Amino acid sequence: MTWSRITNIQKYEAALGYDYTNPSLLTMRWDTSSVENKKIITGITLPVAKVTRLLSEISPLASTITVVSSEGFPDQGRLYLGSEIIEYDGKLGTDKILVKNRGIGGSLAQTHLPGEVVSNQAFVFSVRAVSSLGSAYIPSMAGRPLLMYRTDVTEPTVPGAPKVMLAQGEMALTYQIDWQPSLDPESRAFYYEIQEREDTNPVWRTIALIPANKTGGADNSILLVGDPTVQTQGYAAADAPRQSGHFYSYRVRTYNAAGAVSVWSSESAPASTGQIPEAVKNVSNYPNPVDTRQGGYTTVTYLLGADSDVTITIYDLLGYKVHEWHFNPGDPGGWVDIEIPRRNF
Ligand SMILES: [Ca+2]
Repeated sequence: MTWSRITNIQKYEAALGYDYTNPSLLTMRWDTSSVENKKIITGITLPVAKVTRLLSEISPLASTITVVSSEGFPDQGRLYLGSEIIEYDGKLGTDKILVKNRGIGGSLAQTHLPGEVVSNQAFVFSVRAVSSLGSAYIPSMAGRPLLMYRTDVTEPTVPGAPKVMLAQGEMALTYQIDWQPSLDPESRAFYYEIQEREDTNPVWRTIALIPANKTGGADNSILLVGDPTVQTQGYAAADAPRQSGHFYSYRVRTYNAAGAVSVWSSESAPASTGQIPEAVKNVSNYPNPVDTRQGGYTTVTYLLGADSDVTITIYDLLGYKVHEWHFNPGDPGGWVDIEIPRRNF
């Protein structure tokens, strides 16, 4: 956690509590961070919060709260709604919670909007400064609450494989990719990392990090690739024009607001940026050389200028044919594993 600096101080101190009136109840102490305006609190165990969302707006006086689901919440206790703490003493159906007291624990009863986080656990991170002139605390002994913190131990769901918005057989230097958004009921999808690889190169490179939501909350799971007039949050790699005669493949993963990351999506079908001038290009194999007597294998990759029959023939060093494979036009592209019989060659 970091905060803005103030001058004329001896040191900062930070603590974690369950509310605003006892800011150090959880850590049982104020941890010193010297004059650095940051502090990592360690050695604490934070219970995992049960989290839902507010379904309809409530005023500071409202005595019933409607949520997406009250399932898993105890029948009575505390609710953390935005930065307000609420005492409740009953549930009605699966979506209503009956309030006993609003604005407890030093919080203020406020208006809350649909979509705000509702949890049964949260932690308040507070910081205070010790004045260089003596033992005065700034702004006060109770410090200043900086953050209402909730635990989220589950990463977002895996986003769908990106789809390249080109018709079958269509080629373009600029195209859109989109994907099925990730879900994270606790802290929500925060941003997407999009990676690309070119042709048969196995190395992925990150071309953009984009916010997972537009202003107002709508999903933002679209990226325009290769258009230099678009400014993709400072990611020139996404906007640079793509080169003709290549195939580009994509994958996406998701970070939530708690910093957890999903696994990578499946790989997109490749986007083609134009005909490859040669009939066949980039023929290579790795590893090379390969010793099949030791059980080694090699992967042969190549790019074709157009759909066509492919015959791969392996000869030994004396010129004798060892093995041959045939592939038909329209066989799926991508990686093909070819097993080479064990023999000296
Ligand atoms: Ca989560």
